[in-house]
Amino acid sequence: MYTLLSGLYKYMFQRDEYCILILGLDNAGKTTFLEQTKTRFNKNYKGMSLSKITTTVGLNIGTIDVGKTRLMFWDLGGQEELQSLWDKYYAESHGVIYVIDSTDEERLSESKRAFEKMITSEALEGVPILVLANKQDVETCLSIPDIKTAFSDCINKIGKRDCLTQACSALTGKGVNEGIEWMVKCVVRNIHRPPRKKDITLNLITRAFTHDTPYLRSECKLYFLMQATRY
Ligand SMILES: Nc1nc2c(ncn2[C@@H]2O[C@H](COP(=O)(O)OP(=O)(O)O)[C@@H](O)[C@H]2O)c(=O)[nH]1
Ligand SMILES: [Mg+2]
Repeated sequence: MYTLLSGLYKYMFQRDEYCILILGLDNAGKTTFLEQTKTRFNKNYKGMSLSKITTTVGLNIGTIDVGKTRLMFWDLGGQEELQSLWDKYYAESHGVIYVIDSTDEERLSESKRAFEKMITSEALEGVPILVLANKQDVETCLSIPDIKTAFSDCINKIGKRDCLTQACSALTGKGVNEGIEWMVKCVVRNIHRPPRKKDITLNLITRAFTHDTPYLRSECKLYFLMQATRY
């Protein structure tokens, strides 16, 4: 009874929650992007100094709220030996932010290979992908057309999904808001991967109809009543 009521409470007051993976080679700027995003979207967040960020071992997690939507980020390590762990997170994710270091021409083809492997994974089918051409504050960096050309043979592998290439500087924050707002729009409209909160609802309804107990039925009615009065 308590579980059911607390589930109901959560449904009413929790935001729709989506998991977003931040992927890309090591040194691309993933952790800096996550810190910049948290600083911009969480009013009281006092982040670490961006220049003090060091190599990620394991993963960093961060959460932001954008209106009624909650994004939970998983910033995974990008070193070659850690890339094999990426696909363990695919099934749970609603979106991917793929970060490219626009100043590192030498490793661009390595980044393209990792990207290609990622987008061809079945577990990520239909998941929106935001490609961030990061470090655009550096004068000598590669431009968006340069990067698109280098990644051009991935285009036909993108399939039916939302995909955007966005110029960005995780350090200065340029392009960060635009990227996040685009991602929010895409995950919300992607009916194939409902938010986490919907699972609670589904559980609730399933349980209410599979258990023939009077109080479950009345809670279910209460739930629909609450839904009806929400709008
Ligand atoms: N100039 C510049 N440097 C950046 C930017 N983003 C990250 N960096 C630097 O790139 C290095 C690697 O950043 P980090 O966030 O640790 O990369 P990660 O390994 O992908 O998590 C650090 O020295 C950052 O300060 C950016 O937008 N512009
Ligand atoms: Mg990192």
